[in-house]
Amino acid sequence: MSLTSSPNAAGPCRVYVAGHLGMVGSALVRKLEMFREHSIITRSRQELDLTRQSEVESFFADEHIDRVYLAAAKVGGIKANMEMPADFIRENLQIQTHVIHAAFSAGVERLLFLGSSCIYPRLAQQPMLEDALMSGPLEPSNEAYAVAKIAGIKMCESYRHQYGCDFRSVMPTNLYGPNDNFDLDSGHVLPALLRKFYTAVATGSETVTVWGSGRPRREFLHVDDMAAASVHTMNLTTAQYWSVATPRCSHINVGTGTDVSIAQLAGLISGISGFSGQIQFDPDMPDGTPRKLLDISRLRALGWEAELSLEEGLAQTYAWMVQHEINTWADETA
Ligand code: GFB
Repeated sequence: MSLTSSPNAAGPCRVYVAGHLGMVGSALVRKLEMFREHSIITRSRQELDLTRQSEVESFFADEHIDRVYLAAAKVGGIKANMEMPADFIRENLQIQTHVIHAAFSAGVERLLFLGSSCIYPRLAQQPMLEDALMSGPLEPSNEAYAVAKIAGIKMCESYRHQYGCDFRSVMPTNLYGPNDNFDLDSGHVLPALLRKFYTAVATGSETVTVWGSGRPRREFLHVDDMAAASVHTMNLTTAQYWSVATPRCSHINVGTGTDVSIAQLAGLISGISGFSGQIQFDPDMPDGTPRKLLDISRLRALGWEAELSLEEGLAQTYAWMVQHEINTWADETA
């Protein structure tokens, strides 16, 4: 799909990827580099602290940005969310509030806010439609993070309603892929299990411990598919995007349409790693939401579907981890 022309009439479309060093932001940059007509703008946290409003305002005032992918966020797995709710709600509210308002003030043409499927009620009907938002209580383990993400969606809708901004939102399911966080405490289940099974094989361990009951179900989307879906959504015309989104329910789910139990995920990763020992479940660790499967008909109607199967994505990410990550865990596998 081609881009509409840049308001910066003389030059290429100036696209700011906020959070370009993270898993999602780096995938977005890889994807956007395929478009010659883009000029991609990035800043590290040292260069631009998005939690500081004045720095963000100066940056937008100086850079003449046309489009923003707002992929900067504080993210983490179930344990990190339960232990640091204050950090999750504060940092995310600050980052998104500063970027969205500065984008409006600087006249940015389009913005895409990236959220999370944890915005939906804990017991939402499955698969979850966009309009399930705020129809029931949230999952307590990530309520603070979810409230921040809901605020981001509502900010985009409010700036559209009051000022006519073309600020859009996509809600991905659980993501994984290159540049994921493989830390066992703060990361999500998929990278944690890739690391646990790798380490078990490398050290000859007989068991791998999986948190919780193994019964919760999750939908996993490769981050390259997420990047493709984000670019697709950004490149829809204003009429196309707002034909499915309404001013009061404007976000679009991004997923694969299928889910697996955590026990099934562990089985798949066990197979990839060549592990032949026993998988144990730790009932003292939390399960979180029983099921998170997105209804993806809105995005499908707009012409996008995921390409990578979970099996392919897991094998690719396992290989990436072996190539890029394991040297930092030398003590575990020695
Ligand atoms: O990926 P995860 O941490 O987050 O955990 P959520 C998913 C499920 O995997 C839970 C189980 O039932 C965990 O108990 N699990 C099993 C493990 N073994 C492990 C392990 O070694 N590490 C981890 N981390 N989990 C997060 C939210 O929820 O999802 C965030 O907390 C965000 O806010 C993110 O929305 C997408 O899927 O439960």
